[in-house]
Amino acid sequence: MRILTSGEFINETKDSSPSESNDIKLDSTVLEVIKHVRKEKDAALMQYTEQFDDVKLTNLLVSEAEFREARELVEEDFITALTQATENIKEFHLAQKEQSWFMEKENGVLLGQKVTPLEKVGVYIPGGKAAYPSSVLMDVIPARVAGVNKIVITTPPQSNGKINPYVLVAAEEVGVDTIYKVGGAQAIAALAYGTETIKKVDKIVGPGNAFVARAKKWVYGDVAIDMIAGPSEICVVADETAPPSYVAADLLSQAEHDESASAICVTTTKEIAKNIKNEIERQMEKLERKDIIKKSLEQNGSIIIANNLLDAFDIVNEIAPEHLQLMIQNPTDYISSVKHAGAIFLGNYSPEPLGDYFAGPNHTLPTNGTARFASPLGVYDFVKRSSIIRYSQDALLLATDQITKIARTEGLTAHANSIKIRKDYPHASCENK
Ligand code: HSO
Ligand code: ZN
Repeated sequence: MRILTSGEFINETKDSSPSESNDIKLDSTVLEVIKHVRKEKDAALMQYTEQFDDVKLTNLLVSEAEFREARELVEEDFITALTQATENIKEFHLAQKEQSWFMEKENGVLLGQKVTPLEKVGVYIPGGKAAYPSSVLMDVIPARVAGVNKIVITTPPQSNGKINPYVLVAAEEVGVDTIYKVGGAQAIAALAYGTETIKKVDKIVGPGNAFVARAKKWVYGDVAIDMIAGPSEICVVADETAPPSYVAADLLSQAEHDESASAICVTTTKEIAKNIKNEIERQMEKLERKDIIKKSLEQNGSIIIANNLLDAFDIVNEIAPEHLQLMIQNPTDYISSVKHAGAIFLGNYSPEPLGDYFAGPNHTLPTNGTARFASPLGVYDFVKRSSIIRYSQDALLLATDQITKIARTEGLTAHANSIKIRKDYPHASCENK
């Protein structure tokens, strides 16, 4: 974990060029997979599952018996915790629900916006060590609250051909009973274009490895996607009121996700920086995933000493972190100083994992500086809007000259005519001539 001054940090970020996302080899593999799935459908899915996951499947769909088996394997207190988390997440997302709206104007004009849920959504859940049941809740609940009818999950099978039982139980908790045992770019292709077993969806959401992320980018346009989520990021702003042991624990919590996860602390004095660094080193040794953590902190960890809090927030806004913790005096007063962050956690008792699992807001958040323009996954990602326009005859007659003027200026006389015919022949007959 390096300690830097804010000047050094800013210089470094200026020097580093944006990451090269056009990996040609990755692209050619992903495109080949997509092409093959579009052509051979289920057969291609089975073939890739054998090739990449080392599992020979006869059926892509998780059976009722497999759900039952999972329920028996999972501890009772896990289910209790999951149920409470589900309730909190549901309550939060219900507040995001958007209503259709209408405005009535003079002369019988009615304008509005009709909100309609998407019909079919596919949720990708990674396999292996990153098979997080919490992500099932975070991806499915907003879709349910939005009113999405058909929600399916795809996830790669473990080497024994089964799906992580905690993921199955979480899916059941949020009412998803269609789960396909397929992962990688092939799963994304199947959701985007359909196979004999997997029906094409309207939107694909959920995190995944580099192949999944790249495949989502390629199918985008034929199908909607949520975002391209990168490795986890945490940024903690800490002053003298932040216990260094808490700050260290929170930074370590994100570093454990991935070797390329990033953990950054911005503080105001050298002394605080040193205390936090010492705590990190002390706590790290006892952690199960210390190998991952060490690499992550070596590559992407820093403690930055800012000149003051104002300077600290400039750095935060430069980073635009996925998660931002404000462990400073009166943190609520500083919300307005944050321009870019996926989620803002306030105070010493709002650590990031509280948001990962339990508080209610979504843990699928913009990474890699995209908090500059993107938002957390939410109910709004699972609806679309249609405009409503109704003019009366009187209202249209009043507007005819202005509309036809614009139409003619654009050289579109048929447009002009569609308006003008209603003025010239105000009571056209409905009978055929
Ligand atoms: N922190 C991750 C989400 C997660 N954490 C799932 C634990 N499980 C998103 O950046
Ligand atoms: Zn996490």
